[in-house]
Amino acid sequence: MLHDSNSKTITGREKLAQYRKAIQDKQKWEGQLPQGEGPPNRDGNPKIPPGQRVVENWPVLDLGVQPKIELEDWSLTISGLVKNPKMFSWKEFMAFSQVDDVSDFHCVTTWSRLDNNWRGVRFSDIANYCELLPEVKYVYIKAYDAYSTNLPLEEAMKYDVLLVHQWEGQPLTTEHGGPVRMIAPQLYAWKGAKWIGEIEFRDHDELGFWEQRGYSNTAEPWLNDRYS
Ligand SMILES: Nc1nc2c(c(=O)[nH]1)N[C@H]1C(S)=C(S)[C@@H](COP(=O)(O)O)O[C@H]1N2
Ligand SMILES: [Mo]
Repeated sequence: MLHDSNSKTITGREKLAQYRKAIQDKQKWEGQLPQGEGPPNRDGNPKIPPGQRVVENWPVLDLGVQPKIELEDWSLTISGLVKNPKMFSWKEFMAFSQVDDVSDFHCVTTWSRLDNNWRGVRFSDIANYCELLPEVKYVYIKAYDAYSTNLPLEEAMKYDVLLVHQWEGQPLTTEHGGPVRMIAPQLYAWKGAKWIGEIEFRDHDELGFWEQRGYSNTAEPWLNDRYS
């Protein structure tokens, strides 16, 4: 017969439940289980990550510069460990298959904007077009405002990572990173560069702008993984 700390008789089944809870708490502590509130999102994580509050507006965050890039001056460079390096013009970029998707946007400064309607090109379609070499493990992104950020290849290739040029049926505004910005909905929003200009595929990791300044390199909202 098993006894708990108060010497109350407990059944084997209760003991099992206790063990299970202890293991779950431990995994939570180690950051292994998703946290948050609300119904599951489409990836099975709670809709609202821990420590986030939902906003109806869309705040603007930048480094004090909002580069205005005309479409005829815009280009997207793909460099690094690829068979087929490329500099896409606007027209070439728009020739990729266009994807409509709805996803949530979680900023590390604790606001979340839910159910954004995006239109853009899948990151993975561009990567596959350029034919990554097998040693690629990381992605380093450079933007027109000298911002940079970095992601593991595995995160960047997820189905919902897009290079978007429309939000709610309208061209993405300059303040939100138009003509084209990246979004990686399963990570905090700083991993998505506004005014994206270059994607470099690498075999090694390099910290981007905020990652060098104390933001987490992994940036997982459901693990409350904000700072390093
Ligand atoms: N080029 C560039 N991209 C950027 C930033 C930036 O300053 N410059 N800020 C990042 C941060 S910290 C956040 S929270 C989001 C904000 O996007 P928003 O201004 O459209 O809300 O963009 C990210 N991408
Ligand atoms: Mo941010």
